[in-house]
Amino acid sequence: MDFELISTDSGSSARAGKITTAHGVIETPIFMPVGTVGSVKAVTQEQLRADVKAQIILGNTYHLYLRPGLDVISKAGGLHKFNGWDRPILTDSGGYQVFSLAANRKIKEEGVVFQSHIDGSRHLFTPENVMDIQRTIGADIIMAFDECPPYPSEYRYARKSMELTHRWLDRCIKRFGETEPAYGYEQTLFPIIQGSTYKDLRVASAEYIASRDCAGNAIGGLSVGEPEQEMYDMCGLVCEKLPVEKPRYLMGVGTPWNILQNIGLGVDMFDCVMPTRNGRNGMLFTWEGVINIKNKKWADDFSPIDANSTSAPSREYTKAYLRHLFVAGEFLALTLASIHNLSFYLELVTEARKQILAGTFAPWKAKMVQQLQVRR
Ligand code: PRF
Repeated sequence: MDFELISTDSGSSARAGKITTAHGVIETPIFMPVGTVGSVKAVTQEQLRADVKAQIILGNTYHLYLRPGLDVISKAGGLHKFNGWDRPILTDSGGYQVFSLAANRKIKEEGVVFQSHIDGSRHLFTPENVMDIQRTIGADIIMAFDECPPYPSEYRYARKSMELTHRWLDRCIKRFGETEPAYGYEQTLFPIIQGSTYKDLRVASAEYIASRDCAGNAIGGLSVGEPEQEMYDMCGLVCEKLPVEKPRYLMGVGTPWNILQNIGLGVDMFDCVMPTRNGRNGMLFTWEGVINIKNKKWADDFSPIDANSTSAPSREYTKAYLRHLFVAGEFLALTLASIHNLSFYLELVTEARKQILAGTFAPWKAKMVQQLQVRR
């Protein structure tokens, strides 16, 4: 994997760059749609390519390992072959899902013992087997096994947890270095900063992660319930400690305005379930603000979902029609809302990149952060 830093904004820490992987190029800043089980919910790969213009999607180790399982993915020749997505893929390590989804999980030095949320079966994730599993899934970028402490966490717990994440990282790096890609193309490991909302822990974690000298770095443990300002403070702090010549990935963030603010702090990569999950509930993001498309006021609004959208469905279908699909419980509602929101998120980061390259990002961001939050 290669990262080229093309430009840094003069009025903020925002950056424009280019990541090159075995499955193609990613222009940063980028938003990565979440395809937990190997599918971005309600959206086909063709729609992701043509309408959303996604450059990279996410998969989850936890889900894919439980179902369909490594046998099937391995026989298919990896996740790209299995799901028909030939552009880059990143997999999260399960170090987050195991805490949010699994039952009876128990954290030990060795790893995490947990029960599947599907059938209750017992499993063990360790830094070593999570590297092996992600080799078999075959994503271009794979994530270290970490513990994401809840918010709020007491200082003592946050420190112990961060230290465990660091020890796990060293085991991940060792195993990753001892193993080969399963399908011939290069894979890259990103470590994850933790440290809850404690400044000294965040600084220590950022310095530790930076010292491991991986090809890219991630920021975990944020957007877990803390106030927005606290997320920005922590993110700004760690970005200053991370090497400039490597991409930075803020995990699980966030709203459109969160993304713009964090781009301004120096983040290059984002993922979040919000555009798809909230979309399936009728919440639409636009340049003019947030819409609840199920609201009665859209019942006879025959204007396009979004006249200026880069995606054809958002220009070709009306608000009244999409509202009708939601009220009638039609599956197409989920597809159209998901495509709309994802293409908006991709358009948001594409426009941010243009503004960075033009040197106009900071004032543009200040205006947009207000506008995007308006409830229409
Ligand atoms: N760790 C991992 N994945 C994550 C997170 C984390 O802390 C978050 C936190 N926002 C989202 N996804 N491995």
